[in-house]
Formats: sequence, structure tokens, C-alpha cells
Amino acid sequence: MNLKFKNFQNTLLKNSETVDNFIKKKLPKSQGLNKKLLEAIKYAILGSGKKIRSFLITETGKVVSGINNITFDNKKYNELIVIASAIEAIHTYSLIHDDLPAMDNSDYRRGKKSTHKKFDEATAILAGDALQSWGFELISNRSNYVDQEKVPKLIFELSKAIGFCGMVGGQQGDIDFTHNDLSEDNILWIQQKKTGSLLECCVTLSSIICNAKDDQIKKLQNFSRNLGLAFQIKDDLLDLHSNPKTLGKPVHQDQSNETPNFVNYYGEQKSIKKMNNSLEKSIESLNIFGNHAKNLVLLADYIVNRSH
Ligand code: GRG
Repeated sequence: MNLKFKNFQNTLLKNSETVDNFIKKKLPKSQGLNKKLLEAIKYAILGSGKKIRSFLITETGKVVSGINNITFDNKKYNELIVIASAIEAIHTYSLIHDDLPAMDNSDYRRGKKSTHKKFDEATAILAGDALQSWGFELISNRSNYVDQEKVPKLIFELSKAIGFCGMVGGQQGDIDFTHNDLSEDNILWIQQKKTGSLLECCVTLSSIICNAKDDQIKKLQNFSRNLGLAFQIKDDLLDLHSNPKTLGKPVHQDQSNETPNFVNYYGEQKSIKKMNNSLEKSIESLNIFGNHAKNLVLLADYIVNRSH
């Protein structure tokens, strides 16, 4: 493992701790009868997960502020941490539900028992539901922002990204079809919705908070789209080659389920080519930001070289 990669892993770890601390502080207190729900939520969201999406949010804010010569102060950072925590809550909800027997039926996630295995199915469903609502509670709370006029736009973009035409719609396609039923465009559509739309939403929300210019938003969205594709192909490759200990979840799920993923569709070698091509395109989109974007380049590099 080279030093640059190791240093970046440490940066990501520090980011995780910051987000976890904020979430710990902000999560509602148990009211007694819902104690188990809060335990399940904490179990699922805290102390694990790479928190890539929150890093993408805070770094995008730094890049946009840097290029536009706007001070990136604590107030701005705190606004982004609110958004980052909301996105991590929603991402965690999607993973809890994805692991349920009705979906991927996975007993492990993030190196430990999945939420329905640690607790029970009903609690896991409710923990996912409550995390989704809490994400919206955080993001829509006007007292979290300096410019409160931005709140409806943030909610609109997030709702669009995770619903019928976004993450949930993509998940339905993923469940209903195998790679034998689909064209390349169909597989790309599923990936773009299931995984890509939440990643793209991260840069969109951060751009709103930091007043990015239209051409900057376009480049950042292009970056996140290509990053999302590289991320998903890497995920599929890890499913093929990794082991449960390193990955923290079961492997070879996609082969046995004939999931409409890239490795099943293209084969391994072509998938690697496509992944590297998306990585290149994603980094190219950052050219206009120069050195301000160095951490986003490191993130892209990490995404295709990660082991879990
Ligand atoms: C159930 C509504 C609903 C949606 C599920 C995200 C998703 C849609 C399913 C997860 C299945 C999956 C493995 C998708 C591939 C991409 C992905 C989201 C991987 C997990 O993200 P990481 O690697 O996870 O960022 P951590 O644990 O690090 O947060």
C-alpha cells in the first residue's frame, strides 16, 4: 500500500469520526418505549462505513469556495456537516433495507451482523424508515443554515435523488431483472439510479450551499457521475474477488443472483477497462478547479483502489 493511499485512508477516517460525533450529538434521545429503535439506528450508522459521501460533500464545498475566493469558515463547514450527516443517514437506511431477506438477504454489513440479524426484521425496517425521516429532519431544519432560502431547493434535490426516479427506482430494476434480460444502457440506467444519484446529489447539495457557478456545477456533476460508475464497477469487482473478512459483507452475491451488474455483463477485463476509463473522465472533469480539487482526485483514486 503506497503512502499517499494510506494517508488518504487516515483522512477519510478522521472525516468519519467528525461525522459520527455530529450524528451522536444530534440523534434524538430515547423516550423509553422506542429505546430499541435508537439502539438499532446507532448500531447501523455509527463507527463503521467509509463515509465517502460525507467526504464528497465537505470537499466539494472546499473546492467551490477555494476557486471562487470565498472564505470557507466554520459556519460553512457546519452547514455541510449537517448535509453530510443527513446523506449518511439516508445511505445507511438504504443499506439496512437492502440487506433484508426480501432484498439482498445479507447477514453481514460493514464487518458486523446486518441490522435485521443483530435485532430483528421489524426493527431493521423501522430503523431504516426512521433514518430516512431523520435525514430529512436535519436537512430541512432552517436553524441549521445561514441562508434559509436554500432549504426548499436542498429538500427538492434530495427527494428527487432517492425516490422513484432515483435510488429506489434503480433498486427496483436491480431486483426485477438479471443481466441476461438487459441491454448495456439498461445496466447503466440501474447503476446511475441505484448508486449514482445519491453520489451526484452530494455534489449538488454542496454546490447549493457554497454558491457554485453553473459551469462549476456541471463539471462537478460530471465528476460525480463518472465517479459513481467507477465506484459501482469496483463494487462489482470486489464482490467477485474479495473475501467476507476484508469486505465486511458476503461475497459472490452477484454471481449467484445473476444481478444486473457490470462484471456479469461485461466480464472482468472489460469491466476493469471501463472502470479506469470512468476514473480518467472523472478526474478530467476536475481540471477547471486545479489544485483546489486535489482531495477529490485522491478520493477518486481511493475509490478504484480500495479493498472494501
Ligand atoms: C433499499 C431503498 C433501497 C435502496 C438500496 C444503495 C442500495 C440501494 C443498495 C445497496 C446495494 C449495493 C451494494 C449497492 C452498491 C453501491 C453501494 C451503495 C455500496 C455501499 O456503499 P459504500 O461502499 O458503503 O459507500 P459504506 O458501508 O462504506 O457506507
